[in-house]
Amino acid sequence: MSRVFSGIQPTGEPHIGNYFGAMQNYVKLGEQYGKNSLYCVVDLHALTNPAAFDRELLAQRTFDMALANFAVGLDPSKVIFFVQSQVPEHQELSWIFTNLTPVGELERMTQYKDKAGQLESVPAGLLMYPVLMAADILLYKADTVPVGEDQTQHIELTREIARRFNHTFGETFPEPQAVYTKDALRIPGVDGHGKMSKSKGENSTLGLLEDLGSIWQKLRAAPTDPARVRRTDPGNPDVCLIFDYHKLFSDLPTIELVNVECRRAGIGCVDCKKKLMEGVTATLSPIQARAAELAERPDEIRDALAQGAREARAIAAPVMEEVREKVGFLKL
Ligand code: AQP
Repeated sequence: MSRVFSGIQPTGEPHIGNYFGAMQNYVKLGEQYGKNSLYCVVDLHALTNPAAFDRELLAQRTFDMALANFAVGLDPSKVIFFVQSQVPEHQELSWIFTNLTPVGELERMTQYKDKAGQLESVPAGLLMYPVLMAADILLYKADTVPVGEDQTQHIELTREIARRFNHTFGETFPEPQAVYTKDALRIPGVDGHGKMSKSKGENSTLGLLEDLGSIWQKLRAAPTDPARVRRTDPGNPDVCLIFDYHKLFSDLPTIELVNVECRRAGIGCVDCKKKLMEGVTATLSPIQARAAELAERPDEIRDALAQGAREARAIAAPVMEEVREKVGFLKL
């Protein structure tokens, strides 16, 4: 039986990269797979960033991340949506996988190298991040993982860990496949510096629930084709992040118009950004309205998360039983 799993870190407000890269697919696959799709706010993963050591902030961000996912259309009564730390089996399986994973393989992970490079003291948890991620997925024997393209290497490692476990202890886990969204593989940051990312701060992100006035200010200041110095210079949409955003937010006639007019200097960057803002408003307004409604009923969100954790544990418990037996832990 096919099963979906994906996780999202409560490391800050979700942004349009998270939305188009992953959350939209959660909703789509949730409709298809129902209770065989599991989505998780991965608060244990968030601890790998020392900035998360703030007990109130972590709890608030975890709650807010759940709320944002419900606001984009995930229905917790139809899928399983929970918080990672509520299901301790993730850590138990992770420890077993840690012992099947050479340190050298983890040190080669691009995301580890990027993040470790920015820290003075690197927590061991950052190195183990992909092992915990493999445990998250395989604990539910999930074979389908909706993620952004930045997670490709981690999914490949998950497949390797599944193969290693199966080879060592007998056939147990599937080898999961990543599922990506076309045109949203790696959404660039609005500051023009690489991938949009929560941990890079607000200059990089367009928040899903961010005030539309604030989004417009960021778009106005966003870099465009650097070769287009004057309004009369023809531009190249292929190197312009505003055009990347148009592909996400605008309808086909607008995308086509912008593509043609930019190349022949028929539209200026400010007007192009204004057209983009129309699409941004049309997409984000209903999500923001729904989030405001949900925020009025926090108890419903808490209840949904408690129920989600019970449902997740009901799947995880027998898998861990099987794993413990195969590994050879003494059964009393
Ligand atoms: N820029 C992006 N383009 C496409 N997909 C993206 N994702 C993240 N950024 C982009 C996808 O969103 C899902 C949840 O991400 P995450 O919060 O678990 O971790 P992340 O990939 O590390 O996202 P951030 O925003 O960059 O968080 P920080 O800065 O805290 O590490 C994932 O499926 C991810 O691929």
